[in-house]
Amino acid sequence: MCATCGCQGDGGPVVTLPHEHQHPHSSHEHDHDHDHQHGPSGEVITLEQKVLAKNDLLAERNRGWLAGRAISAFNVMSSPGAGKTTLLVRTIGDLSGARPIAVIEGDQETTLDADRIEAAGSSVVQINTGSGCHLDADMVRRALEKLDPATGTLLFIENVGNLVCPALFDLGEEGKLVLISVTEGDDKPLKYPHMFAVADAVVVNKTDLLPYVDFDMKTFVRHAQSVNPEVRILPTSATTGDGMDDWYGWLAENRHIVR
Ligand SMILES: Nc1nc2c(ncn2[C@@H]2O[C@H](COP(=O)(O)OP(=O)(O)O)[C@@H](O)[C@H]2O)c(=O)[nH]1
Ligand SMILES: [Mg+2]
Repeated sequence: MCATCGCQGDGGPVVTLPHEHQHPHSSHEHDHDHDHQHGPSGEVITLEQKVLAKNDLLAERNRGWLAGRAISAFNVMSSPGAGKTTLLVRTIGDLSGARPIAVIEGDQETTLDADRIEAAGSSVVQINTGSGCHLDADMVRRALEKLDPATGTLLFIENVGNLVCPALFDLGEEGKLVLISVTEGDDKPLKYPHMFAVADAVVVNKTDLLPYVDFDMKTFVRHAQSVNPEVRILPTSATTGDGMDDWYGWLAENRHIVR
């Protein structure tokens, strides 16, 4: 049980390479290093602060491990379907000639996104979280061991689609990116302020659909800045390619964020 958000890890996450299909519930890797205590009647006493403190410690280890290999890691978060994988596939196609790119894919089930990333030409490891709704630093550590990225790699960590819990868990990344698509509405920074507050940049994706939806960019920017005054906002269409150069420019500028 994730004591912080109540999601269930179902025996722990399953970390796989594409085509290494494995049902997430088929292996029981849970080491019983529980982040909760059982009371006299067997109830679970959740220790949210302990979970986050342990996660922060592991995240710092990841950060050190990544720095030792000069790897820049970006945590990509959004609601399901905002376009994270599509943006990464296009980014791999455009940038992988210049430097090695690797991806850690987080989803509750399937290796579908890892298959898309691999087809785009990047090395990738899939983490299936079962019913868990976010990645944590320990899952990323295990994925990194499997991925073994080369020195100087640009690493993207695609988090589980969710605008709530991923905001709480430091993974050891250099930068946090939040994607929002214009079909989700311009009020999301007000409804999910924690997510937008932790973002180093917000990609507003699917701008090709702006003529068809009721999304006002100025209103969105005002809402985003109300919870995060310094946040950089990058409108993109991952399908047409509009705005991708600004996204690449932001990546180049922010490869060595010291948090
Ligand atoms: N029109 C439009 N569709 C997009 C764009 N980016 C992604 N999509 C579509 O949105 C759907 C979800 O995209 P996906 O990358 O899987 O989202 P994820 O769940 O955040 O990884 C897919 O059908 C994509 O083709 C975009 O910029 N414009
Ligand atoms: Mg995806």
